[in-house]
Amino acid sequence: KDTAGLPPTIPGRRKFINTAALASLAGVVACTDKGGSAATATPAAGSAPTGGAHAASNSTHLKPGELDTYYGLWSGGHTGDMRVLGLPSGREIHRIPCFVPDALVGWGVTNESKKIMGTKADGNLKYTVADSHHTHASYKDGNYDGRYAWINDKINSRIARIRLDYFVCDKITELPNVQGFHGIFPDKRDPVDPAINYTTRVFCGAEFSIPLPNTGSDDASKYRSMFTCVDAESMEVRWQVLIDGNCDLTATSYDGKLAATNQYNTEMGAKYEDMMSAERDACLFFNVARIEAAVKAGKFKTYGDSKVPVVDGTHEANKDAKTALTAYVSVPKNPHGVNASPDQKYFICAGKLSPTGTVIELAKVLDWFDGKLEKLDDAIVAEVELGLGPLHTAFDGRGNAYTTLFLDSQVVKWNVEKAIAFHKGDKTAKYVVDRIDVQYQPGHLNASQSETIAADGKYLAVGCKFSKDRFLPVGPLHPENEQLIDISGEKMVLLADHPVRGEPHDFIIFKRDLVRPKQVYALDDFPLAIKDPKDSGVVRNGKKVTVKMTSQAPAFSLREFKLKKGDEVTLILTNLDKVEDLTHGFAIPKYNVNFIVNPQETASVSFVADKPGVYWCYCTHFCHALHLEMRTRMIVEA
Ligand code: CUK
Ligand code: CUA
Ligand code: CA
Repeated sequence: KDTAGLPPTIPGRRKFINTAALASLAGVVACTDKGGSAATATPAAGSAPTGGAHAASNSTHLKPGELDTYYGLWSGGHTGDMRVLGLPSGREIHRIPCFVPDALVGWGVTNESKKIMGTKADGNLKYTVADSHHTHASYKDGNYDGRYAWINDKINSRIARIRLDYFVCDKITELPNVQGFHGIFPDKRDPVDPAINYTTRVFCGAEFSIPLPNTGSDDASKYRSMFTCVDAESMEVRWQVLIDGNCDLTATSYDGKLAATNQYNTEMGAKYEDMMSAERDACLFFNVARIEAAVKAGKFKTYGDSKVPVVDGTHEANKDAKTALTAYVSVPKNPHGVNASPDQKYFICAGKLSPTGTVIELAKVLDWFDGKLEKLDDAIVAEVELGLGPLHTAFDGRGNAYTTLFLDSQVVKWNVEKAIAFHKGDKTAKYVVDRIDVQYQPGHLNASQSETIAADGKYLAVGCKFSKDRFLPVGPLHPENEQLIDISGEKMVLLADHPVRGEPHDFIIFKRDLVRPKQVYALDDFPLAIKDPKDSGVVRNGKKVTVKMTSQAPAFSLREFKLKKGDEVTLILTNLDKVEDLTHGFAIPKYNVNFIVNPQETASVSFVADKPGVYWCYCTHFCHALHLEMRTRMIVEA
């Protein structure tokens, strides 16, 4: 029977869930209010006053039922997922599991998710830990196009792709030949074909150098790092570049011609003392078109089992600018972060161990590759003092940059053109516009639409590594503090503290109309879909048994199903409910099985029926007034 018509109990369930959510939010809202009024009690000059929730851009309080105006895609850190926040409220709306199993959706439990995550020969997951730092989304014409987002796993050098129509991870690729995959950035257009004005590549930097090949000998001269290009559609590795030094963060130019990574270990040291021995490190540029021409011409090597073409990007092989694949621009001591300004002209590296920000003009880097700039370091158009421990930089689209100062525990706002003028010799150019204390020790920051041509200069989120006294104490492990700052005026105004579970690092913030999420799956997208409840049943082929079932509130199509001890079972469940928000769960006690099926979704699990008995399989996702009654019996005969 079709359940397209809502059962009468559904509105009741909705009300129940809304009430529960509000009750749990009440405390958070109260805190936000207090923080907001405390911060705006002494409003800074040039900032809009906190008026009604509707009018003022710097109010974070949304009334019940009001929606946020921005999405934030946050890295999940150690939980290896992508977190979706609504801004300015700071509410966490969703988590998209990627690298690590997730008990809510059954990620790492269903066959479909295990296939994406990767399994060993015995069928178990290859990895169950992750360390995600960086999230970025696909571009078209210099702005986000709502197709994909990507996230890294530093521990096992994996890149995951998220489909932004369903907000699910659909592919994970493990990078060969590297360890410590850290920086990640999609390209913004093709360097050669003007018709390709959207993302087709994702660049990945590897932070650690390893012996190549890494087969057991510890020969220091063979330690190398690589820069990797992954195909945005197929998620296959296209090519790699062998480099001197290491990769940290990654940036791409708006014209598609250049990618870059900041390098803090040009010394190629194995100990931190060695890694900070040189006065200058580098921002390493990659000439994408030349690299791909070299690959096409067969000028590459491969390493070990990997078939990925690796071109030579070392100093030695790239001395001649006119044929060089890479260019090493020098940057003061152990820089961290490289960010592309929304005016499309500059990459900015933050100094970390140097109190400086370095501005590199991209047109001049291209001039060097064309043989028109003699000294590569002449592409540096500013190197100005910002404060202690500069890490990452965001932009407001009005010519200002915002850089986190880890040691000073501040965000500094500075004007890029004035910094360039100052560097040129105009010592009257006051490039620092404002400073604001943050609580405490910021790592990443990002502004709304910051790394797009549509940077709108409204909100700045700051990922504070330490929260100390900003939240109720919860034992030794503190949350991190994602602070929200209004950057619409001349002065920055702190709006709110939001606790997050460790350790997100990086995030992006974009306007809500740039994505158009779908609420219901398409049955045909699932090859195993059971489209008619009449097709339910147990299909036996010797020991191999397939259980086919559908769900429609408040019942599973099979009220019971019989198995024999030792059966190798694959259970397929299709949720035939078409109603938005009508998700069912399926748990099998003692068999360690629990997963959900969203509207019109199909998922499957495989297990050996090794424990005879009767097992109440039940729906784990509140779906109906008869949710508790929504069960089926799995009878395993001895
Ligand atoms: S890194 Cu964490 S604060 Cu991994 Cu982007 Cu700079
Ligand atoms: Cu179906 Cu709860
Ligand atoms: Ca160094």
